Amino acid sequence: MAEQTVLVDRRDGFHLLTLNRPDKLNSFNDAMHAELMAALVTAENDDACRAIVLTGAGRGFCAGQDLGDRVSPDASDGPPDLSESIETRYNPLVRKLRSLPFPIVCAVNGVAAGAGANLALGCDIVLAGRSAKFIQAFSKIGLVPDSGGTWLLPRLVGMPRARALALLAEPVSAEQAEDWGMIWKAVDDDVLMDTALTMVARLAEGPTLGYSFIKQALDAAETNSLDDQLELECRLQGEAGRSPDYAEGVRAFMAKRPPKFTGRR
Ligand code: T3D
Repeated sequence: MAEQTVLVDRRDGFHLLTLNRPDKLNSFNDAMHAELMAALVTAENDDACRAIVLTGAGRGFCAGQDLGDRVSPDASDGPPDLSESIETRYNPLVRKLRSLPFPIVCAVNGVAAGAGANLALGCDIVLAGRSAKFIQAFSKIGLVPDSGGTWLLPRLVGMPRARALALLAEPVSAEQAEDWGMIWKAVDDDVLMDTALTMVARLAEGPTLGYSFIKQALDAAETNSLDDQLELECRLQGEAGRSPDYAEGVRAFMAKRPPKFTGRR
């Protein structure tokens, strides 16, 4: 039987997803694309799932596209259609990650290169082990940063750094990534998973609907005018204010006890 390329561990309140092609530094083949998308859809449709943590098996997080699948044994095949690959696999994955109605934490356990780097950076909170590095490896093989890289990088680190990272394809260490504001935190390798699991367990007990509004508002802020954003905040706050979690949050505050959020609408 074929090896599972994405391991799914359903925990209390969240799913732990592990990219599982360690011999290839968890680079993407078609099976891993399909299994990761299926795992995200399953998590989204599971009422008991209120957060995800995404990581990689072995010493790497993800080395982007499996380049072995781009070498055709038959020269007469012509070049691969990369637009088709991006349109049918990478772009839907990025859109799914960004539109999840709950938080996704990425625990970058090792090298994140090419699309692997940009998928990690597209998650809501990015933690990285100190030995991890981020590489916009694309230009080394004549390609363009994809999976949202050209959109994300300038927003995360500013245009001068984005340009140099994309053109030079030099690795950025986890600590440098934290200093630049590219990720949330670099932590020691041996505490990475515990830190990520503690964080995601906390998020899974949070006000899930409110979190989804926060994600929506921050994403919209990338293109909205201040006026548009004020209107959006006004609408979302109205909806949040009608949620059971808001009522519970206020009750708990007044009673000086921790809130017990359900995440329900
Ligand atoms: O094609 C499309 O659909 C378009 C979309 C493209 C999206 C993309 O992601 S394009 C960018 C593709 N990725 C890369 O160019 C990165 C290639 N990998 C590397 O540059 C290096 O492996 C790393 C810098 C990531 C790590 O270097 P290092 O020295 O730590 O490890 P290594 O020895 O290079 O790799 C370990 C093994 O993983 C090795 O296999 P082996 O020799 O032990 O059998 C290596 O071949 C394999 N591996 C690493 N990355 C890939 C890979 N195999 C296939 N595809 C890979 N991307």
